[in-house]
Amino acid sequence: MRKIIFFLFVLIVIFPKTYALEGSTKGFPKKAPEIKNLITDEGETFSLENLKDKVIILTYGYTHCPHVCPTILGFLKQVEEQLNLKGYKGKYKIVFISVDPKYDTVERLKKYKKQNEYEDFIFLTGKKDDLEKVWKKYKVFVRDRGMMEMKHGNMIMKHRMVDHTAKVTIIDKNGYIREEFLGMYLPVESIVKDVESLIKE
Ligand SMILES: [Cu+2]
Repeated sequence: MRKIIFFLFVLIVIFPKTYALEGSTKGFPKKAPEIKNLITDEGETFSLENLKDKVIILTYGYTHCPHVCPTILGFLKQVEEQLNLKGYKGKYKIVFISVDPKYDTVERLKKYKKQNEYEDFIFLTGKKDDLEKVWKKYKVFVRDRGMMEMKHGNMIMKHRMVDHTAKVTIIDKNGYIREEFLGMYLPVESIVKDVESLIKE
């Protein structure tokens, strides 16, 4: 018995607690699939390689989204503010991949980014074929439902509706997906803690 207790004690002392990520880690780490031929809001070709050594916080959506995407982006803005307060500006990048090649032109993305003060985020769009490949590789469901009427009190307004998966994918400095946060109500504190731990790795 004494021997066992001593052995456990040695284990606890020798092996420090490893940090456990707080998102969904099932199936990860996994090499982040290539993102090819997508264009940034600056009109430049995007490459994951250019972000090497940064932690990438990736999300998916469209600029006409009435509710889900503004919510996600609002949470990511809070993540950005907290990480910057901790001195991590430049150590991570928030990237938004469009699910709406029909309307999300480079011009539109640029305007949306400026209007909503997401100046340090990268917004990506591209040809439908190229975007579809990325959605598939990153397991993002997309369904274009066209214009739909929605009631706002007594008024009926038309909205552009594209159903899409709401999630955030976290890629480490070596280009591996480590975890995902599912849904639109993002746990800001958890994302900040996890990104911080991945920056420090
Ligand atoms: Cu959306």
